[in-house]
Amino acid sequence: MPGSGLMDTREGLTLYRKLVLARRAEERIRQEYSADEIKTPVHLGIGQEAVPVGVCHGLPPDTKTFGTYRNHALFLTVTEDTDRFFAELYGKATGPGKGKAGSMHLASPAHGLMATSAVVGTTIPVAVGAALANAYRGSDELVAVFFGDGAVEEGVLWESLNFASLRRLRILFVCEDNDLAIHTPAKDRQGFRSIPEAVRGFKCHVMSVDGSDVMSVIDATRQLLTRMAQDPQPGFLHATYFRFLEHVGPKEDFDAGYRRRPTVEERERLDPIARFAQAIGQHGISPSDLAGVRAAVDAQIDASVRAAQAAPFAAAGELLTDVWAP
Ligand SMILES: Cc1ncc(C[n+]2csc(CCOP(=O)(O)OP(=O)(O)O)c2C)c(N)n1
Ligand SMILES: [Mg+2]
Repeated sequence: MPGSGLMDTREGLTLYRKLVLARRAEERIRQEYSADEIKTPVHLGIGQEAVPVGVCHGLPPDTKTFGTYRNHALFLTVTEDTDRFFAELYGKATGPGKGKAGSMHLASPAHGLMATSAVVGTTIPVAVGAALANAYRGSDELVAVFFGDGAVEEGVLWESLNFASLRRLRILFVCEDNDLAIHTPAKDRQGFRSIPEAVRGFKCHVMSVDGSDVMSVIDATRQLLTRMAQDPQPGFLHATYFRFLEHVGPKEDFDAGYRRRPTVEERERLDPIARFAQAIGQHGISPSDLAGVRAAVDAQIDASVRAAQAAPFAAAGELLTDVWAP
């Protein structure tokens, strides 16, 4: 197993299942989207899966997590709950936000996923606040916050990193770097040499990782947590990955002119599921084991989509409950 000799068959299959759960759920959204029953905008994370799956695999179970609108793999890896996931996408009362949150504001506090948001950078200071609350309580619980490379151009990231570093808060910042903010690459947006170099000026532990390789993500997460335990300072994980689809919506957009289509060889290397399947194949897990996992995941998703389609919408009288509306 790359980067780790510790993984057994069961752990390998668990990780494969989590990667495939996120991937197949999003492939199903792509299939269903044109029927226009899913009304929420969807920011799909095909290519990104190994970052939330790998980081969460390395986190202590009582960690509080926060994320962005590109949150499907994060939600599914912490909850494994496709029923509530699809209910929210279909806008139904059985979703975690009763259908009022949609794809971009999925959360499940019971599983530690406290908030995700459509507004770039917004959950970063909230996560720092949660880490500060833990410090006040004398709790050694961890907070992890996921955000895109676009958030690094916002003042709030630097203010949050400054405060967390000053107060030595127990928080892991996870930058999911796909080199894009909508259609603009980092070189046209960022006036610093690189994200890790800019972050290294702060009193925190920094690591960079190939976010298409789930084993490397797990290893890096564990290394950062070890360093954070030995020398209490925040951690910052910079994980690169390739966004296979358009910024928002179910389609590819390689003909839009701002980037080129990856070659077949590049796709293999950038696809975290193909990468991981190849790696575990060398460790005694057979193609039929993997096919069995995919079939079980597809059956689960199918049942969840049907249940979501059949579920009721919230009653009209609930329109203004649970929302920030004056
Ligand atoms: C505060 C704020 N400014 C601008 C936007 C518009 N916007 C939506 S997505 C996006 C790009 C963000 O890129 P990144 O953080 O790298 O996340 P990615 O979409 O690549 O996952 C922008 C600028 C927004 N949602 N919130
Ligand atoms: Mg980005």
